[in-house]
Amino acid sequence: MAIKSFGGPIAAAGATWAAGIGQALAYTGERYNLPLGVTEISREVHGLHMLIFWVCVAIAVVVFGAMFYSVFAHRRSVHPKPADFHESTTVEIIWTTIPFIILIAMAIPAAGTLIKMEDTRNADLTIKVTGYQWKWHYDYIGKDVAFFSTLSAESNRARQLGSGIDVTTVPNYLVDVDKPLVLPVGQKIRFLVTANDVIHAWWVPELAVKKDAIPGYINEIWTRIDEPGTYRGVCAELCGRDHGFMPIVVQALPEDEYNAWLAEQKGSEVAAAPAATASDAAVDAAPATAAAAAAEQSPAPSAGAPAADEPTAVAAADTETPSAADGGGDDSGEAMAAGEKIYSANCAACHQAGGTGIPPNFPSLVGSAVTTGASEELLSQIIKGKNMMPPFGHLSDQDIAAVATFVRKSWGNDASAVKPADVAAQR
Ligand code: HEC
Ligand SMILES: [Cu+2]
Repeated sequence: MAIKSFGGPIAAAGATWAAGIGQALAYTGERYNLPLGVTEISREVHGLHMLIFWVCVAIAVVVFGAMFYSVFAHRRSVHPKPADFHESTTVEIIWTTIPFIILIAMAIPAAGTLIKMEDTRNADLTIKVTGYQWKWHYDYIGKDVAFFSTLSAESNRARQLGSGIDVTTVPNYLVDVDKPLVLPVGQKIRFLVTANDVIHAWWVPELAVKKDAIPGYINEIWTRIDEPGTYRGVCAELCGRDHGFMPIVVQALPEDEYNAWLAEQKGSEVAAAPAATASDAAVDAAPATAAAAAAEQSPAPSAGAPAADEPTAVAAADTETPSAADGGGDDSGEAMAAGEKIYSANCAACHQAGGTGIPPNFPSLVGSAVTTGASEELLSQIIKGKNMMPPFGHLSDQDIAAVATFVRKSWGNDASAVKPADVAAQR
């Protein structure tokens, strides 16, 4: 009677338990295993990883099996008098040869995949990836498209100490950016990976791409994505205070959508004079980009070509100055909008969206002497940094002028606007 009444619940509990274990294993596999990924290489890497994992499991079963068996079967109560044999050449040969064969058997397929990973020849598209503290810069070599990619404003706000924002409500918290790297599916894409300050590493697990970004070196890696989608990664080299806040987002598009996107980006660069697209124009003046353009690019037949042909970044910046000054002269509304964008991407983390800062460490910009005083001092502080404030010299003259104008005219501040030429004079 009692057994009968317990039988049902026990069976049910058993079934629940078994189902739970099954789910837990699947979940663990999904969460903690390498992703299968979306490229031929990523699947090969996954295959190698599983192969070697099972080889390890088999070795563990044999070795621990033999050990536990010996401990149990030859325990003292069964064998009070221990055997006293020594050396066995046969055994030594066996336990040298078998591991050797196992290693060779693992090395052969691994070497094949490694060689494929290193083969960056015949790429359809080359992208220079530059790590900065703490953002990424992407340069589509020969396509006149380049931009910075930074942590999304939403994540950035939520991550601030005492932001009061429940980070679990922020979609893709800390793995979202303002401008993703857009790539075409089905094309062989070569990445030239470098850095501008310290060592970073560009890592997107689903592409099985992970490469150190080292100042002064250019590392190569490639990918060919099979499926359109959004793939996320992070900087994988401890690179300073905000190492955890320079995520990577790759958006893989079908070729026609990618081409449309690319055309749109080019369009915005041709019309880069108004400050609204200042951040796109920034790349013309970024020293690293100009150097790469000079080194990598054959003259491109677009409006961007004259700037790319200029030997130095300063010259490229000069060509922008007159049009930017015109743009700033007649209407500051657009310049303010651009300045606000640059502010929220670069400055708001410390000085806060409302300019109030986080005293005592991060001063308020509202009514501050440096902000509203002589523009020279403000510009040189933005370009060179000061104590705990990092330098922003990598931004273009236009971007710095826009953000300086923004802080000088926001939150009740009422100082004069700043022109890109003023910035060039402070460099
Ligand atoms: C990592 C934090 C951080 C970021 C990001 C940052 N600042 Fe600062 N900022 C500081 C600190 C710290 C100081 C105080 C420096 C000092 O005087 O020692 C400061 C000072 C200033 C001052 C002078 C304020 C005063 O009255 O003394 C201005 C103006 C300023 N920052 C503007 C900017 C602008 C514009 C940006 C974005 C381009 C920016 N800051 C980004 C940390 C930051
Ligand atoms: Cu980094």
